[in-house]
Amino acid sequence: MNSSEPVPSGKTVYLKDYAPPSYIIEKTELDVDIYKGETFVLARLQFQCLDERPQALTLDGEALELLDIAIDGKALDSTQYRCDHRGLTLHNPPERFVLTTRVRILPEQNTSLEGLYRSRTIYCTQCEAEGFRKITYYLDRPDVMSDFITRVSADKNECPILLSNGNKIDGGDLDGGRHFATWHDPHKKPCYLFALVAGDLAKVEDRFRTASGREVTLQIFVEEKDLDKCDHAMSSLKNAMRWDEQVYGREYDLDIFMIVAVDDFNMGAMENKGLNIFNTSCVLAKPETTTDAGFQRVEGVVAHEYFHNWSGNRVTCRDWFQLSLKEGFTVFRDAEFSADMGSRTVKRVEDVAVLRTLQFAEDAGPMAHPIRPASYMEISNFYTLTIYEKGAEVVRMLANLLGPADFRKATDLYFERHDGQAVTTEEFVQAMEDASGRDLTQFKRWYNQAGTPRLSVTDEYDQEQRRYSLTIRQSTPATPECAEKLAFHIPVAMGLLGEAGELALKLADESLDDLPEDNTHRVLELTETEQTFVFTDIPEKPVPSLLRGFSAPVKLDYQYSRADLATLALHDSDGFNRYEACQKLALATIQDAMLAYQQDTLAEFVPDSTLVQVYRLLLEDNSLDQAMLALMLNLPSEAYIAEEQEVIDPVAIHFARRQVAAYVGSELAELFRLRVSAYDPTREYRAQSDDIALRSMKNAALGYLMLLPTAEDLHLCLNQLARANNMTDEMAALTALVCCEDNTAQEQARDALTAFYQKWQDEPLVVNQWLALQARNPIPGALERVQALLQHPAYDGNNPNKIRSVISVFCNNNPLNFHTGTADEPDAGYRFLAEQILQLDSKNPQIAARLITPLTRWRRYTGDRGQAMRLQLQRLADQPGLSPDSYEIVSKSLN
Ligand code: B3K
Ligand code: ZN
Repeated sequence: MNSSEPVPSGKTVYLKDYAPPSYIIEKTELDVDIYKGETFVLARLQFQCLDERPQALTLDGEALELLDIAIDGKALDSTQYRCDHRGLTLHNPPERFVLTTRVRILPEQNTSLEGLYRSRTIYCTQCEAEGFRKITYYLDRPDVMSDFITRVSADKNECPILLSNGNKIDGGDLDGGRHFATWHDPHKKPCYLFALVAGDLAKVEDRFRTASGREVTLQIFVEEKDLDKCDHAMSSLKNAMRWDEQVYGREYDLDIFMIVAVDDFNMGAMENKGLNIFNTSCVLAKPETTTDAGFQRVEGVVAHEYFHNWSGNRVTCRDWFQLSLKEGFTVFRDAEFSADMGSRTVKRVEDVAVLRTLQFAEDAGPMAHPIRPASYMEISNFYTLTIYEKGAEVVRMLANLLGPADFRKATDLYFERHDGQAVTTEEFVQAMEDASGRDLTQFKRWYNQAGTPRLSVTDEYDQEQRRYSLTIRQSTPATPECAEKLAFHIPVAMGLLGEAGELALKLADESLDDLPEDNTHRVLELTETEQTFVFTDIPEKPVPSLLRGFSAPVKLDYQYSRADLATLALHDSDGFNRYEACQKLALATIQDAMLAYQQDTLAEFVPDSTLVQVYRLLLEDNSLDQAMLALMLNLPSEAYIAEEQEVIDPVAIHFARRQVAAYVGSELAELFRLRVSAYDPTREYRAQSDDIALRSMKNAALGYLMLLPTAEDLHLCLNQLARANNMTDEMAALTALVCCEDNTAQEQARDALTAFYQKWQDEPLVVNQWLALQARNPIPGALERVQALLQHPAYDGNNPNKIRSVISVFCNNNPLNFHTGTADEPDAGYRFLAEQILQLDSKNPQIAARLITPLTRWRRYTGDRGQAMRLQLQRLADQPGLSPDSYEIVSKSLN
């Protein structure tokens, strides 16, 4: 009865086919007995038919070996059920019954990292979305919620720690050196939130007193060697618990909250009820090994998973089409938390940068889908930037349209109305409507239309009438699911800048009595394809500050002059738009350089001076937050520049951007040098926003200096590398050195890379950073270097973090080398990627499918490149037995 044959490719699931389950599972009792090489799972499931009894009941099950099966204690004979590689069908089940099954599974051989598997010495689970079916036969769908009792047993020496969801209710020794623990989760839950951990783990423990006075035990389980890296996650957890009480009125609901860190994990972390499982990269942090970005990521992910306890666990999804119900909302919640913990504008700028490079590209590509998709082949492919980041933007727009008081009323209503239920995005929006009285009918189009709307804005100033009008047109390009888009409801936050500052605003149809207190700011609500907004009593022709705070996930076109952009960069009261003006100015400058590159005149190209003038004034303004300053001085990434081009020329982008960067670096060298030399690399490290800000600006300055370094600059860099007491500064110096084209620097870089590895070889998370730096280093020859890294003892082709650090980073973050290959074979980068995908596809299809992304963009590249990329996609498509995960992405990309 072995049932592990591959699943056939290409079956599409549609939202319109959703039907409620015919049975529920009231109670789930599991005995999981772990032995070396094999595990036995005994499941006792209490089924209850919901309405009309169907002829047959099919349970999901994959890679299970069925050993025993009984209904109400009576063994079934082979005419009463059927078992195949997709599941188990019971013919004629009774209305109410207990099904007992016993299966054998092989966690040690489970390389998909889904279901029960072994990561180094730890047995752990990952069930979302459809991994529970690899543990036992079940109704593996989120609208079946059950009471779980889990008894785990294992060898006491190998696995002294045995964990599952909820509270521990029993435990003790067994014969043969084994022991057991029994856990009961008092909250009904879908099986995707099930978790189990067994291994030799050390723990850090703390306590939290909830607002209503209950004591909660907090535990973080890690390998003994990592005990010194848990403090930051623990304090982030406590901050998140307090924040959710204060901002959303949500308390934790069990006596214990556990986090377990494992090395082999397909994503960042998982919100299993009471027992979160984390990728070590998202929980471990200490100054010597973790960069500031790493500290912030730990804080954000710990909070994200914790917040799921309400937005996801207490109120869960009816089906997987509703994924953004929990993910979009929870990303919005964690972003607001991080904004409150650090700098709000910095957090916003960072998130928007991700959204409009990566999510916009997704929305313009073959995998584009609405935040509530209408169909999918493999749900694992839909844990996307669209579901997460665009989903969060949609919740952000709702929060802004409702205002803080009504939004809080709405979330209270949502949590109270649907506590313990599995619901849809419709119900989320309904709560928003009911609490605020607003009609959100048109707004709901954000849930079922994909694509990034483009706003074209024109304006007119009538000096005589003192009237200023803004005309905004919206259009959304066709996406695979829909060619003709209906108009979106788009909030456009804005203000107007005059010579002396922000102008008072009055729209023609506003009465003087209802002008808001802050009269320099408005949110225009665009609901038509084209709308004109007229402002009266405007004394001069203003510069419009549009889409403040990035108030909607759209692209915005307005013909700003460089002088307008300089005005906004220096004087806008909206921090985000100051940053945005810098980006636009830099983009225009880089686009000039790209033109020069294409005309073969890049060497003589001198950039327009506005950019450097603005940067200089910003650097001299001591009132600016240093982290904001660093972001404003950061040229748009190559990915963002690419996203702004109709046809992408990665070579022109790289060299043009580099030329502008080198120009900025040399023009402002004195100011940059001052920043770097004034910094004491031995000052005490704190992972707090003002310190992070200082480091980010100083390291941005070092990066600029090291583009064309003087001997003094090189010395500053080496000094920082040698004396840094934290990974942020150490990695920044190493990066600047390694990516520097100067010959002396290159020699130093080789030694520095070797020394760095020797120093950190026992810290896998630092080694990952070391690998990633080499993979993204743009200096020619990267593909050969990457191929050598795959042979390095530090590389492990089964570990997702290592795969990401080398292969993903090379293919996504080193566009110059990925797209130019080697001297003899310009398509070598594409072939390399296809080979890596093929090697990985049968082992870990989820990770393999994710690697395909850069190839899916083939239509955006010029003739030869695009065709060479397409060829590799075709090669994947022709591979017999390709996983459903990869098949979906490849087939949709070729269509
Ligand atoms: N909910 C999980 C993601 C699960 C991905 C499964 N392929 C982590 C998170 O978003 O919090
Ligand atoms: Zn999540």
